[in-house]
Amino acid sequence: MDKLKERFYQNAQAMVADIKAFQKENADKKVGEYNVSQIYGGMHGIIGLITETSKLDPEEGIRFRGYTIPELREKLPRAQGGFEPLPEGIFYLMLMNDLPTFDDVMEVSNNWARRAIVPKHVFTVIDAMPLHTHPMTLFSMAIEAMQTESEFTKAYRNGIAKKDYWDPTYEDVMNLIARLPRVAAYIYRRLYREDKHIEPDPKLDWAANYAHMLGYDTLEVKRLMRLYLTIHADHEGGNVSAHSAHLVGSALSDAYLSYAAGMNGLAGPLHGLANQEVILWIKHMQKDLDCESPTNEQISQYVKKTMAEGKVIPGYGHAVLRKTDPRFTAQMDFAKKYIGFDPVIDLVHRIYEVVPPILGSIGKIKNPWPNVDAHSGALLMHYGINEYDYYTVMFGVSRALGVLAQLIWSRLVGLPIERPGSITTDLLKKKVATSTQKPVEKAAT
Ligand code: HAX
Repeated sequence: MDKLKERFYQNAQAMVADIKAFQKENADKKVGEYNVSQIYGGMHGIIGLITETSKLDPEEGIRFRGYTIPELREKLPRAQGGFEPLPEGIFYLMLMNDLPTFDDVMEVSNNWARRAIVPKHVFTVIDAMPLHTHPMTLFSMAIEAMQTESEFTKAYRNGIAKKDYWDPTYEDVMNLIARLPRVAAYIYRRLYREDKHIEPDPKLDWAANYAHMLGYDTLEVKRLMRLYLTIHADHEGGNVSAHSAHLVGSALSDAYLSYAAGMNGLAGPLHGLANQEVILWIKHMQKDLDCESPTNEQISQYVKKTMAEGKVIPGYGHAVLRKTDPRFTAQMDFAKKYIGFDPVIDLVHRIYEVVPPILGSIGKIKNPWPNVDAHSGALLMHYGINEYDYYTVMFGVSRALGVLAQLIWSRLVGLPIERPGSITTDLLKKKVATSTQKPVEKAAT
């Protein structure tokens, strides 16, 4: 067993015992009720999942193993001479429940570099698809194609005991994360750089190597990539990508099958694809108004027009958050610190002034504030990464860190197959008619 893996397993034992004891002692305790609108309303506010890696607070935003994004930008190790945390560090934190030292982060980085060789047939699968295929479709297919290498599937066929599931899952997770940047960069170069591919440089950290393979070797893009891959890494368990991966994983599908499912969810415009939609919406606004830098008044008119056409304002709103997303704020801070004036970033910041009061004035929208996707595309465009159809793939590379760390934990704790109940409207009506319970508040999220 490699040293990193052994340390994880040894340290995790006390926590696993604690989780199991808690579960046993409190099995019958009631922690909340839910109402009809929650049953129809996408189960919002119903706590029905265990996710150890991060927790989202509606007012404060995400905490990774208890740490906020500003805290992590301060505390996580950086590359030598670097200014943003290395994403290897947030993975270590989510996996180990412990802040890493610089050496710990280097150990993860080197471990991934050793595992990063992508089997040739994965590239053949990508090459076989037409060039108009969406990058997220290729990304999901490539992840599925890598499933031929699954250690878990092999071990299961050979009759592995339940208590050992975590071990080949760990191997699959580490291999998959190590290979994602190579696959993602290959898709980019195939679609947008005439198939001129760039070999990985194993001396670089995970994020810098991704930037390098995409064809952006500057310090500035590497710095942005480290921040980008850190802040998109996890958002507790109920979001569509994390939940899909968890659900599929609960059937003991391996890490590749589970993560591909998560990516199919991330590819939806109400979730991760919103980062592409934001830039598309901005481009349509500029074209419609025949102007690169519309005034706040013009933006306001365009927002109202979009709403009147029955469309959503991409990058705004959230199912849980009720304040500006700290991932948006981190990117705004990055732009202010490292980038001077940029017309698209300026537009994104002025949209932030205009949109919340308009959305807030429409009673039904619960959160008028921007989410992570409102900002990310503008930063990428600043550095010349203009292919907005590709942006969600970058999100997908990052999201693996949290979702797959959680998959190891799910196997270690032995979480069962997920199977929530459902009800027909007829039966629900009968239940409501015979209920003597008073309406209840939503469970805290
Ligand atoms: N623009 C216009 N209308 C919006 C809106 C927005 N940005 N956000 C919410 N609404 C509407 C909803 O469509 C819903 O309308 P109906 O009742 O007519 O169906 C109503 O307001 C109530 O919605 P809500 O309860 O406030 O929000 P939900 O939890 O249902 O949805 C969404 C949350 C993120 C899906 C929603 O805010 C949205 O569509 N936002 C735009 C797309 C987007 O930015 N998605 C990315 C979210 C973050 C993420 O996952 N990133 O990857």
